[in-house]
Amino acid sequence: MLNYKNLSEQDGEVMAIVQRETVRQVEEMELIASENYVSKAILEAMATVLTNKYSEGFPGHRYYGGNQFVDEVETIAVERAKKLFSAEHVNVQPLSGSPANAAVYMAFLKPGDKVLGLRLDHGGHLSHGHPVNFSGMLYDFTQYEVDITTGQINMEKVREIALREKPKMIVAGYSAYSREIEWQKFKEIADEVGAFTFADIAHTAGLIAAREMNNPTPIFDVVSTTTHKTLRGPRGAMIMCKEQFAKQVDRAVFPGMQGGPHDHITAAKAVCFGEALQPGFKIYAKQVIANAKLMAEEFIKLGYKIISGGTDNHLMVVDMTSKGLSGKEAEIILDKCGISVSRSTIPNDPNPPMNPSGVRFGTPAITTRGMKQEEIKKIVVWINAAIEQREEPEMLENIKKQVKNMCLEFPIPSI
Ligand code: DSN
Repeated sequence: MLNYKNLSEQDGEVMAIVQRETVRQVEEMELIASENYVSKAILEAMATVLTNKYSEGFPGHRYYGGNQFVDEVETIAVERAKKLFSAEHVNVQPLSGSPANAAVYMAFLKPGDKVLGLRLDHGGHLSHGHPVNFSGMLYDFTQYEVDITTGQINMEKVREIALREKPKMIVAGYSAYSREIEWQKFKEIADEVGAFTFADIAHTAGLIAAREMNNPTPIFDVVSTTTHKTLRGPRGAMIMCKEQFAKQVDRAVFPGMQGGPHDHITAAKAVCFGEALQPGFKIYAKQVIANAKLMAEEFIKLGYKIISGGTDNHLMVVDMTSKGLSGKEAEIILDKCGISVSRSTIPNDPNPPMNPSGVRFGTPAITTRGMKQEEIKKIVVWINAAIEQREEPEMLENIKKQVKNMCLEFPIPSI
């Protein structure tokens, strides 16, 4: 862990909170599909003096002086990202996922243009056209759905909607969808109707970088991703596109959406991409998927309903109503056991988003700790015991102890 001597001495109040969060992370189990643990090197890169710099513009073309070293670090980040995803052009400046997606829409669309995106409660993201989000307010989204019986995207249905709506853009890539995506089919449909193709791979970027899942970057016009989920980097995002769209994407990020990039985060992104280019990252990604597949199988054996019947990636959405409780209730019960999960809607959820029917489980963080098949089996047994014996505080306390013991056996690499 970093040496927080100065923070401790100057601001004990903030330091105490950081300490409590550190203990929570060390002793508790992270099954939130979008979370992970960065390496010590990434943590250190984020805490560098690069945070002191303003560097609006791009390497070689800045609106501030003194950017020779920031130029170097941004160029390294871009070159590594290109290699990692076989991308023609990369912009590493987006501050996070939603700003990256806003920049993509700004680069390719005019307000009011027609777009297709997956419904939020079917696994999509807020920024894929939900009415309460800027995307749904500024653009004319039509939402496609997963097939309610298979829980999977039916490409014939997507084609039907695309032929009917004639969108200017089709968005694929999701937040709570556990199956491989048919990128090539999306591209064919988009070509048929003259639409741009936009992949949001925030969730699966690490698995794609490791080539454990199919890579849309060589196929699609534009791809966005956050850098802090399966990619295991700092909190942030990036956009990749074909060379022909490079200028319009860069202009949409700056000056369109953002001012100065966060150069300390750019440095951490460069370190993250460097790590993901190492052979060890492929082993990690393989294990993330193997762990998730086993977790889904173990849940199914115990009578849980998994949306789409399993997983090809790092996550699964479990319909908790199959066990007589809501996703929120399950989240609260598991919290009592030191297990963090996020409640999730299920397709056509009869319950509201604040109290939906499902829970989304993910394996990126526990795999970073080194947990494998043996641990996954125990974890599912604990989760099931907690759900089934939720009225027994002693049982929940007992599970919490076992969770803590396992977590201490598998330390977080950066702490
Ligand atoms: N909030 C992220 C997630 O949990 O999937 C998506 O932005």
